[in-house]
Amino acid sequence: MSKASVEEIKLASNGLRGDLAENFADPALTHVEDSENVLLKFHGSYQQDDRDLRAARNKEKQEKAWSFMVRSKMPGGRISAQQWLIHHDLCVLSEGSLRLTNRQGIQLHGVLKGNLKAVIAGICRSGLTTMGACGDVVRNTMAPAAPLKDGIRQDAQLLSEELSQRFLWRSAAYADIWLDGEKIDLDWAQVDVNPAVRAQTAAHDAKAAEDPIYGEKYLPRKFKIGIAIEPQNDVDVFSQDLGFIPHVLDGAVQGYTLTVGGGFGMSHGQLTTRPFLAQPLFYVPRQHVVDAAEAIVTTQRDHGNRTERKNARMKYTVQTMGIDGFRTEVLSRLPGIPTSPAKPLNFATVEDNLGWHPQGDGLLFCAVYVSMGRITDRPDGPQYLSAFNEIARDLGLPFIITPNTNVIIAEVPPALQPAVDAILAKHGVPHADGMTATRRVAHACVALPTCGLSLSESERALPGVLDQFDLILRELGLEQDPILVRMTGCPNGCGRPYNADFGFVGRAPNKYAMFVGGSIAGDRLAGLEQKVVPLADIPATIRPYLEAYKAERQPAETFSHWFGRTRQNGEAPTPEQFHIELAERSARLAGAKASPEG
Ligand code: SRM
Ligand code: SF4
Repeated sequence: MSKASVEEIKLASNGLRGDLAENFADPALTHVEDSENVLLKFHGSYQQDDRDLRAARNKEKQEKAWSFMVRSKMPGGRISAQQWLIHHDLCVLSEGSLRLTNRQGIQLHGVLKGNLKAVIAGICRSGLTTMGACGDVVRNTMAPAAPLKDGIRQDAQLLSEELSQRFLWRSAAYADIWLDGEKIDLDWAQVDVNPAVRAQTAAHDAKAAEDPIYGEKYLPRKFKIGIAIEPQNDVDVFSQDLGFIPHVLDGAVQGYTLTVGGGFGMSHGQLTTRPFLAQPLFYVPRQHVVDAAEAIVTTQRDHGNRTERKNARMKYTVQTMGIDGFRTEVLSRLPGIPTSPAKPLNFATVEDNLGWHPQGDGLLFCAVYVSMGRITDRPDGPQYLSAFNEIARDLGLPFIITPNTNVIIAEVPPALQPAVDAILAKHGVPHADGMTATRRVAHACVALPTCGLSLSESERALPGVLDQFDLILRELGLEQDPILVRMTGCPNGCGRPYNADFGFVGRAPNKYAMFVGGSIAGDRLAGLEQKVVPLADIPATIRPYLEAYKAERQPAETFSHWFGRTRQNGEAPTPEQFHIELAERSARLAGAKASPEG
């Protein structure tokens, strides 16, 4: 019998139940089958195996070293001291560290099958959830990290919670399997769904009564939402399926411009796949934005490609329908709701505001750099695990996980600032002031040893590359120039490499494709410059770019501006430039120019 497709598995799953309960109740089973793994993702977990051990175990005819990754989600990265402590304590049931994600969530790796229920239940009882952290549904909603009390950020955070609530999947399978039927009380689930829009979407799906948004088939693919406040694009809004940007009059949010169709996953050399930046759709008054989001999500549900998963993301739906056709369809689902043309958008940076800052309400926040988002006690470096545990336990301060995988310690009374600093210093956690601007903003995806899709190292490789970068940057006097470097272990693009100044994308062990020409503002895609750069050659490969930037830049010009002005002539890369490297492009161009004459 042929293997069931993901669409068939979802449809036959009885509300995402499958045989998960039976499978996890059976201690003799060390792992789950592929079809159960498909369903498990909707519950916030992936089955993985330790890839460092894979070859040796294979040679000794042992089964893979199976374990599970668990991803908890929290809108806008908000997590209380108590919730952090619960995650900290759950580390004993995992490989021992917490991995902050660049969608403001937390991952535990290496959870054994027998411990998965305890880990998921522990997270839920803290008031957070893993429900919908993965799978073909709306994922963790991102929101600006800085807790400035300016009314605008509070509204963005509230909106991220409203969206999270609206797009939770509804089947009782989650509670039945992981919580013995207990109803979960989420910290952020205060806002209920809007019955008028429910009636709208019901018309699109006969099974709407069971799950009004997702029905029985859920979405064709994952769906990502982020909210950004100009000029700071920390959530990388153009990489999201759906983005929200507020417009403010006299200090109050009037409404949001919505962007659609961003997304980064692609496959090396497959021309039908490529990253896209989101495009503006329309502007909606504040009271209608969640309904507008539902109209967009259900448009993707009904028009997304369900036969080819590689082309199932909404970015391809928008391309296929055209932005105008897509807009017309969305508007048809929003009768009576006023929309107007999108407002102009202007972003400056994807960076976090590291260090101490006033919140605007008499309290302070401190954004702490976390190398590669990995919360662990490094034998010869920062003791992140101990430091944040002590701050949560002894000072009771809440945290915010940033989209750059750093931690903000929030709501700090000025009198506690010395105590926070003392705990950070005691555990060797440095403030970011002395670091190069490149290191402060660089990110690598997880990759080996846990990610089943990685083709090369990423999280374990980038710190060494940054050491080399630092030497070059300091030598050239560019240490305070923000140059965005991102790395991933495969072309799926989890580290968001395709809009970075330099994106290194794994192809094979120690080999990376190099993309150049994105932007520190996250609003331009990079083009493929070299198909293969060995890891050891990365520093020497980037040096000429940095030297040219230093020599040619105009006063106050960033690397991104300089590259756009001098190398791209203000033109965004064309679709083929994700697959055709610079040398080949130049040769083609030369050929094209030469042929008419010759
Ligand atoms: Fe991702 C799959 C890790 C953000 C695009 N991603 C995976 C998996 C689950 C591998 C798998 O399917 O077996 C990785 C687990 C690795 C591990 O061992 O932990 C993984 N993705 C991550 C994280 C942890 C990377 C990080 O450094 O933080 C991020 C988790 C975010 C979260 O909390 O939800 C993460 N992934 C992203 C992003 C960036 C973003 O969302 O802002 C992207 C690019 C944006 C996008 O979605 O287009 C991204 N991940 C992918 C893709 C390609 C999707 C596509 O459209 O083709 C895959 C593979 C897939 O879905 O088939 C993937
Ligand atoms: Fe894994 Fe590839 Fe994502 Fe990195 S980019 S975490 S290697 S799927």
